[in-house]
Amino acid sequence: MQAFYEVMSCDSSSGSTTTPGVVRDFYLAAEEVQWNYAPSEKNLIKNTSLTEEGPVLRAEEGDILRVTFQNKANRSYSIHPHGLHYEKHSQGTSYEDGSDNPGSHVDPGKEFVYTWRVLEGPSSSDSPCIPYLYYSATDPVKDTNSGLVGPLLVCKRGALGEKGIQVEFFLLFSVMDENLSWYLNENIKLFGTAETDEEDENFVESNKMHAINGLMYGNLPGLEMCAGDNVMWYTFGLGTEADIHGVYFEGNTFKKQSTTRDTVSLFPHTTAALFMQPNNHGLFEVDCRTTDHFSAGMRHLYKVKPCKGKRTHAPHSDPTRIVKYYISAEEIEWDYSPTRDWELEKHNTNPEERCVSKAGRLIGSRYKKVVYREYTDETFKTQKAREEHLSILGPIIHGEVGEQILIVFKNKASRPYSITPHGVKASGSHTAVQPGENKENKSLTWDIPVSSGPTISDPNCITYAYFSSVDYIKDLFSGLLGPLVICRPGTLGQLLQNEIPTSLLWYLPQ
Ligand SMILES: [Cu+2]
Repeated sequence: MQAFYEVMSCDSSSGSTTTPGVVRDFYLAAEEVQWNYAPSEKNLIKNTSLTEEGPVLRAEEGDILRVTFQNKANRSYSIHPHGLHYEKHSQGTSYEDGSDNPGSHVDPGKEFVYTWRVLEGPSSSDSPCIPYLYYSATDPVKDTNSGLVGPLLVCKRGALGEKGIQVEFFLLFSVMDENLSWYLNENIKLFGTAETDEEDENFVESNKMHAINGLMYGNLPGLEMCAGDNVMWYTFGLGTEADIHGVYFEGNTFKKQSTTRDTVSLFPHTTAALFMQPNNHGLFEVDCRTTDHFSAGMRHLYKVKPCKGKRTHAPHSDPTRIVKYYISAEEIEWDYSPTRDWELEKHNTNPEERCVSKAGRLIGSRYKKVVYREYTDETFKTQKAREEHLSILGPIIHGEVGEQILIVFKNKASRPYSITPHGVKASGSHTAVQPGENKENKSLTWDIPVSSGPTISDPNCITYAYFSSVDYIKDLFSGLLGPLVICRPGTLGQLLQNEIPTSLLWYLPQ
């Protein structure tokens, strides 16, 4: 899926207006190494930075990057940067457009000097530095799956060496496909057995390493910071259609382009800069919640330590109000398509082919599920009226910044479940509640610090989810999921009463 676009020089006066910066020299080599995706040979998540990625290249607006690349490997590679300006000579990608492009394939043992310019830095709505990728693009698919990829930061003038940011982390989310690596055959020889069969489906699947920075299952070291630090997380996506990443930071929220979030989506070759001021200390997961990736090990832990002399944004003042919710998990029979008229009308196909049809050995559209439901009081006898459109979803749980949500959770289902929120400061919510058990007051509290609420760039309310985390994937697919809405102080009353500001009514005077 490739096309060319051509930029011609039509007016001699056009050109960069950027004031010149400095020349930054970098010396990079491509080297062949033996890599281990899980060096501890353990799943460190259940037991309880810098890795495969290349070095970070940093530059400011107006700078020139001069990268001396030495190829110490045994085939031709290159370096191609995103986000920078280059002449053909230094582009580093390999395609036939008739121009001389020596940087596109640097032969083994050879050296090449790339010259790249930073014409455009971050805009006013960007963070002080924008993350980009650089990678070998002699054969971009095989080269990147072989490991040649690294992070590049393009910063505002004067942002480098700035005192404001204390900690930086670079996380590359990618299903590294070892089947597409140049070194597959060598790896089979080195690490395979007599039974290794390249055509075998399980073998092919076993070579897809669901990694963050080339490491899986909690093996990524060094993700440590102090509570109150100014932390930048630069996140990157790479790979194929499998690389749809729903990245989640447990325990602390971050700002992404001035909005509050605790998740970010990444696709191949997209990046995001996330600013976090962790005020919640402890050990938390940073992972990909795309269920397939999560279960295949795209999960690590980050640690927030309490440090002397660090000021955190007092997460613990008394709540302005305590809002109580009585929530149950209960098993029901669910029909995904109770009315069949629409389906029959629209799809003139054989009824037996439909996924909601109950023919032969198929289950049809009815399944046993487990759902969250809300009750009026601690007797759990009267269900609260529900908004019809929520259907299988749990009740909407609302809260304002400064408040505390107190959950009385009763497990009416037949196996252990929990209720765990995104985005807010929760205590006790990872504990599994046994069937028939009531999780009493005080043990399930969700505090809503300022860092969980909307910023001035957000709407009055922002949404998160709550879910059961006993077995995140199975609980989710069994039906346990609901919406959590966090609002600015003083805005929720309006929302709940559906009040319309009088300034928006044309005919009020009449
Ligand atoms: Cu993912």
